[in-house]
Amino acid sequence: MRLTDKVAVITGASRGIGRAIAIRLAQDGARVVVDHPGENDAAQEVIAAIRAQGGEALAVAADVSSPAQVQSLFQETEQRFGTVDILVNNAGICPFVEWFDLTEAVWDQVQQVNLKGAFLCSQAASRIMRDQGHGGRIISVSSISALVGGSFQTAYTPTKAGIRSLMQSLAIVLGPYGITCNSILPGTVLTDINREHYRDPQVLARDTQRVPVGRLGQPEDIAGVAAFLASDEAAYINGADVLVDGGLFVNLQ
Ligand code: NAD
Ligand code: RM4
Repeated sequence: MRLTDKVAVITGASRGIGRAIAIRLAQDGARVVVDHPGENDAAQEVIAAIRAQGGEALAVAADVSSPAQVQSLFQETEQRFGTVDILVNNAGICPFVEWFDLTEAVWDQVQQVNLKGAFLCSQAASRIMRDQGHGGRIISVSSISALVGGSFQTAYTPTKAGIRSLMQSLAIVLGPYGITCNSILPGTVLTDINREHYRDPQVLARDTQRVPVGRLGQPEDIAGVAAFLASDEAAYINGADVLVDGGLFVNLQ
């Protein structure tokens, strides 16, 4: 119960990695806000899972790329729980598109959700954390894609590099307030974001074989790391990356 009395906002928490992080932080004692972009049924399922294990949670529909909706997300959080101690920037999209077919509209949408969303939420949360005066944690789900390219992810990988860079700059700005800012860089985790891509068994087998531990990641592999970074034990980790990829990145030779 290392997060008792903490209030955590997790963006894009209705499914996948965000869902697992919300459930895990609640298990560790945090009161959790499950942000989602209008996926009420999925969000309510996460709330029910948290309540079933004795936790406290609130679902809020807010598109992270909308300044007005992000403002309401943090207003509702403050109204219900009084403060924000932990923000997890997790919401993200990754349309797999051929470079020569990539449209400006898709490019813009990916930047808006992934990178602008992290900006808007980090600024709103850090204002509250600064004013409350007892520090905080901002954890962003970047990616191994911040470090390496992806031929069908040309709109996406720059956003993941951008999120990592945002955390590095904010670590400097917010460190003096006791607010630490770090990135988690997952490798490949099978979720809705890449389910269609991995319908091809050959692609799935190839990418699984490239991971030294012999399997793709699971949302819970990422959730445990988020819980650690959110805890007091991680107080001196600031501006860092935690690569959680089963060894995929170092497997070049
Ligand atoms: P997912 O598709 O299962 O979940 C994404 C979540 O984000 C969903 O709950 C979705 O509703 C939400 N979301 C999408 N647009 C939103 C918006 N505008 N506002 C608020 N919420 C929004 O995918 P996932 O794999 O769980 O992805 C979560 C994060 O992890 C993403 O940032 C992704 O880039 C990152 N990531 C995933 C992998 C992977 O292999 N799955 C690897 C590295 C990083
Ligand atoms: C991640 C990484 C994964 C991919 C997802 C969609 O950042 O690139 O390999 O499956 O995005």
